Amino acid sequence: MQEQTSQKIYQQACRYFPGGVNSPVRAFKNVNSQPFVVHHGEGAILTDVDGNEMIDYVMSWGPLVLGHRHPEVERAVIDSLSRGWSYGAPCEAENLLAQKVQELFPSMEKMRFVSSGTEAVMGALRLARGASQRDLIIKCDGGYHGHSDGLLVSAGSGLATLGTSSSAGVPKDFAEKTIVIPINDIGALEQALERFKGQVAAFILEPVNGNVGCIPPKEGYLKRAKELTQAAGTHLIFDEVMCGFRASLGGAQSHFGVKPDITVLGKVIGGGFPVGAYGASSELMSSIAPDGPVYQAGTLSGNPVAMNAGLATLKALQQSHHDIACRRVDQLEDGIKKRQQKWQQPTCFQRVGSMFSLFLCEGPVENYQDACRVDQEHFAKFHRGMLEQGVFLAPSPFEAGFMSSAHSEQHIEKTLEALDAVLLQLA
Ligand code: KE4
Repeated sequence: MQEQTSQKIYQQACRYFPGGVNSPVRAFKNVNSQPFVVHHGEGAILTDVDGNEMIDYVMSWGPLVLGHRHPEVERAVIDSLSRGWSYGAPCEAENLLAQKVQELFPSMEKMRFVSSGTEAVMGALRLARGASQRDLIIKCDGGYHGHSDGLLVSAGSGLATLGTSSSAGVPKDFAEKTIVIPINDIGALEQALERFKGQVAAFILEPVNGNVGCIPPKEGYLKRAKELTQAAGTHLIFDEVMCGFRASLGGAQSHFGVKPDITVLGKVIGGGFPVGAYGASSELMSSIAPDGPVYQAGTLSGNPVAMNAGLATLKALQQSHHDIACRRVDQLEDGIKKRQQKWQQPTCFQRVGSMFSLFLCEGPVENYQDACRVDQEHFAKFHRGMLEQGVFLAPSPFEAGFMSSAHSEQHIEKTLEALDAVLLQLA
């Protein structure tokens, strides 16, 4: 990979932004490397400023489920721009996207659009706390729900204990409002609800984990979590920012048949434009201002261009693009399963719908501790090798891969050949 122009532009970026980036993971620190600088994206391919082309499995961290510059999304955006691009007043595009979202997520009888997944999670938590008059939140170790203070918390010592801040700047007593339990451990949830009886406003989880690599829920886990939280008067929040529209068109709640009290969406819902959403029953959402006492607001919430981009994306997904993306993961999975033996090293492939992970460790990977078995240096060499083969994977072992309907069978074949070349060399 030539890196003249990328390097120069990235060095300039380091003068403007911490780590030269506007979101930490993009700095490639987890793979001890420097990022390339993008010139343009087209379909499944990203091209950097030095002309290097790569098959993109990051897809803007999930939103681009149709690939870069899908013509139907581009057309919808350009058409929307011709009527202006921000009003600060209601417009029909908001209704049309809400109608489509509700068709796929019927548990969202009412919703509120915001501009990021983090904002949507903040709204969901404030709703749960406002409606329950309770303060504590339960989250899973390794679950990522955006960067709001109360969720930048890691597990305290011992099971089901009050959290400790995982970021500077988060006051201790904010962190202590959050209890952290292991993923897929229903006993720990039961213990936490018992220990903090009557104090827990919500249990928030990624029903399909994507922020520790792709980790599906254990058989029966979501159903039991629903039963336990319901009995405890605790709201069940599914953070489907990543798995929404990917685990299935209706997200994990449709795929696994378990309905949460509150749903959080992001990424795909905006088709690459800034959109987040949270929603619940009409009754619960009546707590949200201006109908109720729970305040939440946003200048660019429901932005018309973003609404139209999201609507065009969801319509295309419904037509055939979700199935196409899932079929490409099938092809990748089959190809990997056929090759794992000859790679002579532990690898484990896990997927739900159009999101996936190839863990460089023994499987199954059922929680954050399991995912930590991946050797960081080994993964860094793997990531660099794949990039040299023209395949862009997430620059961290704790992220998921995202397929799009723009990935062709040939792209998958090339990816499998790249895996052979890199993993045989690393064996
Ligand atoms: P945003 O605020 O980044 O739009 O969404 C936060 C968020 C909430 N919930 C889940 C399950 C998420 O995965 C995310 C964001 N995901 C990360 C990738 N692990 C975004 C990439 C980044 O931080 O740059």
